[in-house]
Amino acid sequence: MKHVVRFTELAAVTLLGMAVTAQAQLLVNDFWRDGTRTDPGVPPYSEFGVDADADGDLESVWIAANRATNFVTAVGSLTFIPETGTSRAGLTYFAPSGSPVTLADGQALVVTLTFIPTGLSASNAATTTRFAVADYTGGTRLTADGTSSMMNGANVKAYGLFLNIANTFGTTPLSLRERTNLSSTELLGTATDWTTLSSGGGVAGDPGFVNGTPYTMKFTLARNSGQLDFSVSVVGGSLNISHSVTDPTPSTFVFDAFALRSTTAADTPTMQFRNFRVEVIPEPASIGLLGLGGLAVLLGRRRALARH
Ligand SMILES: [Ca+2]
Ligand SMILES: [Ca+2]
Ligand SMILES: [Ca+2]
Repeated sequence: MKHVVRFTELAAVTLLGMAVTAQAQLLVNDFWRDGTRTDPGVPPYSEFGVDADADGDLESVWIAANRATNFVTAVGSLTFIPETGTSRAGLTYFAPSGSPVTLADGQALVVTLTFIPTGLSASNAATTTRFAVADYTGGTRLTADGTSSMMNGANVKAYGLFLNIANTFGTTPLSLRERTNLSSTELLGTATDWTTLSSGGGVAGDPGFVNGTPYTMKFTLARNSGQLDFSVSVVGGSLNISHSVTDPTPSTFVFDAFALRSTTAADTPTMQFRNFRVEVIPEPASIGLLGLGGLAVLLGRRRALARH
């Protein structure tokens, strides 16, 4: 009987492991090995988990909102080059039209951008370096460079990071926001279109970013029943900041795009992207619960078997 118990435990633990693994989906993981930002074309916008051209990267198309010269590719990188005194923006669709990521309860979308900044200002108090994880299913997608400097914001739902980025922070660096003026055509350019959910990660005067250092910026959007847990972390060099908030009234659990915008190069460095990654995982808390649940089932079975 003891052997039966052990076999059952082993089988259950193995199945549990497979279930967790099976739920994690890697959709995009681009290192720009081919030196392009245009694969796999428009449509389908994203390879979405299948390396269709077998170049080693799971790619998504990046579109420059203003000019192609602001998003320059080389083998191994995509560089965002802001301009002084004028805004620059762009985005990528990490899911094909018609098949966005729809979070089930307990699932999290994790969007990770690894970048190297150059040309950082010594300090500024701007939060005009902005990022959004967005839902374009109610809006209109961009299809080519230079077609909409405002990135067709109308009816696009989104969660955003308004980032202060400098050698020394001039204000609280991480401002987590929800896009609430959905009729605005300007996706990221108008601060009043966005409601601040919570800000953190430090205070003015804290040491910030360093030129030439790689940073990993991670956005996690996790569905927790009817709520959305939104967190952002930035880690690299001696910087390790993060902030989280729970939105009890989420505008969406659907996401298909990642966008960024700079108001001026005076406040936004050149950012050389080295990796862009999008995955859907079981929410970290739910992995623990699943593990505990599995353990309880095992212990219950063991006791039941011991009584026989
Ligand atoms: Ca490519
Ligand atoms: Ca390719
Ligand atoms: Ca590929």
